[in-house]
Amino acid sequence: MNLDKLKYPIGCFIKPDKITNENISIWIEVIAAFPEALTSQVANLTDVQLDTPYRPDGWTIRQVIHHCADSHMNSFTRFKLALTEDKPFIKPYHEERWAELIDSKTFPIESSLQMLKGIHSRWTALLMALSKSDLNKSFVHPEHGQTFFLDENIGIYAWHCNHHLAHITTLKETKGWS
Ligand code: NI
Repeated sequence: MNLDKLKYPIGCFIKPDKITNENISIWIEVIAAFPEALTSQVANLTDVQLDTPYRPDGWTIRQVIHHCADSHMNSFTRFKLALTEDKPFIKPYHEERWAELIDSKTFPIESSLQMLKGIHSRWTALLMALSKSDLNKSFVHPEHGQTFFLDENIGIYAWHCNHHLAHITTLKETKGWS
């Protein structure tokens, strides 16, 4: 498999021309189901398997799991900022550097699986309650000045769930791990 296919097993997020209610419902379902889907994929992995990179020079499975917790807690915060302020600037963070910190590199995964369970449960409840005007709210990335609307951002994070899940399932398949 080439490196791009390993890095982007499901490709990049493609924004639909028009985001429909059906798109939003499907995306929220993906976000709702992610903690359990992830937990069942990694439940039987050993520490040696968790410390295996999903691709050459890539994060280990352990880092991927902790990254999902880091990323989704930031994303949950951004949704709440966008819902309670007028087009707020958000605080970017260096995900590559976060993934190199000691907790991300070495800590048992249970803590992040618990975080994801809690965060996704509240995130899903919040997303399901968004009105049409809420979905049109946005936040701004200070570095690129790019505006992110909440409707599209739900799709980006549903993609993000499937993207990292595919890193894990692809590695397990390649290695013949059950
Ligand atoms: Ni990511």
